Amino acid sequence: MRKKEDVFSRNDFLWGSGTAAYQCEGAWDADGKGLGEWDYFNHNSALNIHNEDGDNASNFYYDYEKDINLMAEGSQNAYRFSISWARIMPTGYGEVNQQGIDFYNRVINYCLEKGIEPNVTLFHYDLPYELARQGGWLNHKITDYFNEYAKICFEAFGDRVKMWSTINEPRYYSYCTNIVGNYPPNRRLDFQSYFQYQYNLMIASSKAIRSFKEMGLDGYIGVVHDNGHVELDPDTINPDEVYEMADFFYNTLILEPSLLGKLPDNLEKMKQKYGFMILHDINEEEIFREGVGNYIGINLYNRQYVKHWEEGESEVFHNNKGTRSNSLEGIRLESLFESSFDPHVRRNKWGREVNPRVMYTGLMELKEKYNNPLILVTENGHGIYESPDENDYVEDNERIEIFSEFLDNLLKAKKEGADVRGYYHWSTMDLYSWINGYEKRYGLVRVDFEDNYKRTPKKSYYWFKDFINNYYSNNRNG
Ligand code: BGP
Repeated sequence: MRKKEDVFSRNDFLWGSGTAAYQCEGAWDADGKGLGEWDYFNHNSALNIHNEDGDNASNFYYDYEKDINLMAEGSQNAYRFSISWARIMPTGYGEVNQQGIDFYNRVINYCLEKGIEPNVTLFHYDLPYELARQGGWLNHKITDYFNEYAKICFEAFGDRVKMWSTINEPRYYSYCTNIVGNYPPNRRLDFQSYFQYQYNLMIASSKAIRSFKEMGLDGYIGVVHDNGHVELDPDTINPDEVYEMADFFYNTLILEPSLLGKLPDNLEKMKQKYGFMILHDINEEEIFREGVGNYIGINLYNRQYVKHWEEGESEVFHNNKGTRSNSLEGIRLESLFESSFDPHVRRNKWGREVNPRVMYTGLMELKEKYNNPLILVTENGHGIYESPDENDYVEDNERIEIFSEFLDNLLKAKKEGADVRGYYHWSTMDLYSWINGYEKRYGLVRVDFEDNYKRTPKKSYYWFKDFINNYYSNNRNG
């Protein structure tokens, strides 16, 4: 039986990388796996704009040993991955699929054999289709199904897995599914569902964390939030009010339950401003109180740069077409606030800010506002178009430049007292980038999707390996 203390016994900082089940496993209907909402969407919806899917993805289901070997050879000692709910429970509740449990046992055991600390996410966007059919995260019953599923995973893997994340990016997931409308079930500008989703996801997460404690398991467990560090355009009118509304929109409905065990104090005020209500069971405050984790995961790519609302109806701006679109990423919320577009900040080809400084400001904000919690940077990376040379080698200098700036900022925040203890680069290898398809690449290792999913480490993989080795030789105690 492994113990919580084992996680940081060799090094006091983890360096690794991450993936998510639907994005890399493939084997979408193998060995008893149930249908997922993303399987259904990609096979049936006209909104699958690139006409791609995760049927085979990066073939991780069959090639996991290759990927874990490469992590170990690259000096990484931590791997964040997610479990496919429908692989464990084909309909999301009831029957358990032993072959699914066997697969994750193989992955976990192989990680440990190679000296890699597994960090397991229970839900990374891939809802079982049967639950989607029952209303998805708008159906409060799903919070109990999630809790049952979590308990099965804790029971099966909790002796070896000492780092858990309940839910990946409840806020951003709610945003894409209910505001942007690019993820199934593709609702657009539906603010009622946006806030209700976040609430239900957080209740589900808190129930699972409470079960983890009741089962007497030891380990780190928390939620993974997409960093929504808000910065105001200096020209903002009524800055305090704009900040409060934006921070609520991007952060507090996730961070307060996760770290403080309660809903935000300004919830009633925000319900009036945004015009939504929350449907819930009685006495759920108790679940939040009892379901506080012991770390927070932060996926850190950008900030939210906003100003007061100027004019126009609510609208969302998003770009899943890369260079085939000019759209920048942002939102306008009528009468509330809107995104400001800073011409001095770099952007990726999908219109999103690339702003490594935010690694520092985001981590420091968490330290200051939330009593210096233990933080893992559970994702950070840079999506680009790539073309390999004749040996399939990718010289991703642009990624390395940005990667290195992000890490400098992380080390600066660490030095100034942020309790950050791990970093997982997104992603371990190339994978399916949701609605962006396969052309937006994030991997440290190239995957040739046309040639048997052949793996070839990129220049950034070697750069990261050197970085990790230097880090440990300069910091003998970790
Ligand atoms: C995060 C998700 C990941 C990953 C990453 C890149 O929000 O947790 O699953 O996809 O973003 O996102 P994108 O594919 O939108 O560039």
